[in-house]
Amino acid sequence: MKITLCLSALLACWSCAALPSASAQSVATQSQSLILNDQAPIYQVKPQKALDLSDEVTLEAWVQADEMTREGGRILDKSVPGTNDGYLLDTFPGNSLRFITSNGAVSYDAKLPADTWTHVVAVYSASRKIQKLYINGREVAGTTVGDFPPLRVTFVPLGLGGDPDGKNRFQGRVRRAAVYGRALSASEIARRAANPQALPGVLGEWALTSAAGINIQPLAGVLILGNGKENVTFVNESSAPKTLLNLWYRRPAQKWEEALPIGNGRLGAMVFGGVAQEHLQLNEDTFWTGSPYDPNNPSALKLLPEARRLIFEDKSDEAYHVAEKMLSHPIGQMSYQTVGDLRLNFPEQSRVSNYRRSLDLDTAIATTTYEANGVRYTREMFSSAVDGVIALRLSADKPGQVSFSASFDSPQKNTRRIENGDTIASEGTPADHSGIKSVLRFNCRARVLPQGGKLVAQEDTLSLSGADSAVVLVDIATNFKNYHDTSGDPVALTSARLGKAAPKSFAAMRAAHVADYQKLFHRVSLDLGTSTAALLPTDERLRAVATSQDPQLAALFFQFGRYLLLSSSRPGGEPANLQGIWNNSVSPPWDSKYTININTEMNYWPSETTNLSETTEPLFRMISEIAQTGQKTAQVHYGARGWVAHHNTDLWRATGPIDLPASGMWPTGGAWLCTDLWEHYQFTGDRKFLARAYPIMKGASLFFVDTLVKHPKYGWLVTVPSVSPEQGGVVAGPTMDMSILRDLFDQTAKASAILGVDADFRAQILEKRAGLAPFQIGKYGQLQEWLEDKDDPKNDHRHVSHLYAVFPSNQINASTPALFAAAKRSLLFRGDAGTGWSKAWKINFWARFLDGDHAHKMLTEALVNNTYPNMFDAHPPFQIDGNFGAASGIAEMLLQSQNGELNLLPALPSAWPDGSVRGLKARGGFELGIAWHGGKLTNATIRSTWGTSARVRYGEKTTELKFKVGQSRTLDSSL
Ligand code: FUC
Repeated sequence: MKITLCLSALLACWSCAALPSASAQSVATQSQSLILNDQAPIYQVKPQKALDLSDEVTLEAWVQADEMTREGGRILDKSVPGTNDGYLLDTFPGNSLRFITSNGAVSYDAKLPADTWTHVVAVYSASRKIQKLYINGREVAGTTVGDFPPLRVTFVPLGLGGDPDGKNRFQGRVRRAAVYGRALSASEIARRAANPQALPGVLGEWALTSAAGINIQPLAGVLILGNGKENVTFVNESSAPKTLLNLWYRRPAQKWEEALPIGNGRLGAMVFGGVAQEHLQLNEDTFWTGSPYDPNNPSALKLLPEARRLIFEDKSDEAYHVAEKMLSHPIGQMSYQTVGDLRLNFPEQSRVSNYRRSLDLDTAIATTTYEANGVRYTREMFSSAVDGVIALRLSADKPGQVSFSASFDSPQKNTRRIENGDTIASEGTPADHSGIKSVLRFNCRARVLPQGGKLVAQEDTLSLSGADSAVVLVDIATNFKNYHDTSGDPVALTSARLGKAAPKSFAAMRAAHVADYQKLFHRVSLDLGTSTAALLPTDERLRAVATSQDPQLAALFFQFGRYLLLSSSRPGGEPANLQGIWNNSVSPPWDSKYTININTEMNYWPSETTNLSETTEPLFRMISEIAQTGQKTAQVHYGARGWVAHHNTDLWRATGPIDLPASGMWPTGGAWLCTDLWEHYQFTGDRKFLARAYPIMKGASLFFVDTLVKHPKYGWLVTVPSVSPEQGGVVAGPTMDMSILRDLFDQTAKASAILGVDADFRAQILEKRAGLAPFQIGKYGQLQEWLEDKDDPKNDHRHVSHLYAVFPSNQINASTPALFAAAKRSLLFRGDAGTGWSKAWKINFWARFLDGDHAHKMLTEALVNNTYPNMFDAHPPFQIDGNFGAASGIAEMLLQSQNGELNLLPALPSAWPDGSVRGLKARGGFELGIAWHGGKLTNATIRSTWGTSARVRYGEKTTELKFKVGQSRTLDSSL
């Protein structure tokens, strides 16, 4: 069957489609693209099974076609030349777009615009009977009728810019291309067109640059799929590491989501552990696009009364349009960036035995080890918070066996050179972003320190041969000093740190790193029992957990969350962003920034309960900074005092409303973050901290003193315009806002009383608090998400904002039984599905509803459906919040302290009958150890650091205990 569809009717639309203009974007991307023409090398991906797709395939590319005087050429082609076997996307005839498969052809009979970047996508699904073409996120041609047989698979290379014979060459440029083993949905394609966020099911994705900094090197004219499938036979499978707190694997990482993260808060790497190549994808936490900028929109204020009026008149569509004009300029924020990739290429090995790569959470060291030709090779690496550098040691158990060539590449515009014969140095800058100039430069240095052997420098590569061992030290710095100062000297910073570290022995650096890390990590231990599953490699355990009992995997996941927090958030650095500090992209999902309508808050949920209080310092510094920048937003957008932050912020501490009114027009992001300041005080009792935090809380409160409006219909004080995060349009007084403000006013008032200041202001905010819209129970017995009773019991939206009052707050609990029941009903309506972070939130909710089995079900679902092989949380794509949310949820299952009492094992699931935990923290300055057997408490040890009294609860039993400072008391199950 042959289908040819010429949708010339759509032609007219194309010219008005939202193509990027000959704009800044085009100019910026010229250097980050590959020129394709008859003279270009032949770019091919070797034939491999993964690409022999018969049921579903998606081809995607960003291309800029030349004004073609001839018939056109292939963009991506994996078909047998001269036949229709396979799949191919091309511009034939006459610059039109065409997608041919063994099912037939679909074409879009219009000219690809010359000299304009265009996103093109072809989708085939035999099972779903579709064959479609998309341009710039819009479907332009397709068919859904016919037989849709499985594609005839072809073991030929995949050609980029030409066919597998190297002919039919495309004329123009390509900057990114991808192949997926599934059919992307229309909304995924639209999203990719706007912002290429990683999607699941990608088999290969190539960011292509012609000059320096190619992401995937054209090796002898051949593009390697993904990170390079290795031509190695693995024999004698390795056994598990000796200790349980390891993530470990029997094969190198093929994808980024299989690589293992190391980090010291500031400097991160993803370690692939290949045999032919060690690949460290590198990050530094201040390397972002942009420069200090003012996003505030001076026309917002005059539109505010109209937006309010329309909302109060229930004209939500009109209000939405007005709100669109109140957004910031630019409408997005800046983006966290990858620095680049350090690659160590090793001599070819065709057969290796006993291969294992692992990440030991007990030492924060990643290790790769294997044997080849009678030699055992070992690589150990860590990112040291003590020395401020990444250290990697390569060794062999026979002398003279360590050889490699080291090189650095980056998708950023960069320069590279060799310094002193032993250091690869690179400087790079990201592209400008949304019209904001990028001024940050990285300096990345990798110094090779061999023991024996010969080190030779050639252009920008260092080659070491015949060494006994070698240490590679890596450091990165930027000129970022703080959100308004970019006068730093990255070269001086890396010189100083590397200069200090280089003379040290690897053993000494390792010991200092382990000691520093363990001082924090060892504060909490968790034993949930083990099973034979614990001996399997981590990826296999994750695949098996749906059907097997593997309680130790939950303990590993808990400790991995703590590991990630320690590795991505240390005093002096930046807070953990959407990906912690690990990002391999120049355009990461949601810019890998700080989304403060749930994600950033969730990142820090385990910080106090799991005894890592120090990790909050970067967050609190960020809050104090947005309390500065947010003053201008308060003035310009609302004519108000105090400060405000909406649903996102970035390195430059932008606080205005961004993206869309449905998400951005939400003024309570800063207020929510303030509740973390109060929580810190609850756990630490640090009065000096409270004195520093109070002005920030006061400023946040002041903003709402000025902007709360009396609802004309209900008479309650409400935020307006606002949203219930990310759904329901612009409204007044969503339940989440009211709950956050009850906390903010309450906590600010308490802080002012403790500090003995601002009695009048305290009275004022308590009065405002009393006037806020109350919780309401709706017609389904649910807790209403909005002022009106309009919840849809079938709404399974990932945000469960109205239940903020259950967790992380505590306004609704067993002592408010009607609301508690209504909130539970709302959670049941939302269901158990959700993105990674949404499931993680639900673990915490169910723990607060004291339902351990349901909490455990959510945890299992998160592990089964929302966890990558490297245990990173899958939204999807990767977002680290789900890791932190799950660690918090596990802690909440074992201990809760939000009700003025220490509740022991409040939500212990039946899947964890025996176990113990040591070192969890509780509000009021307590540290607890708890042990249980047969699902029942055996004993608990409670240590007080403040010397106060505590009510302790186990089920229905309670007891009051008095403590002296530093005193420990042990209780049995009778309390
Ligand atoms: C919020 C969520 C999305 C995502 C993004 C980073 O906007 O609704 O699911 O997590 O943040």
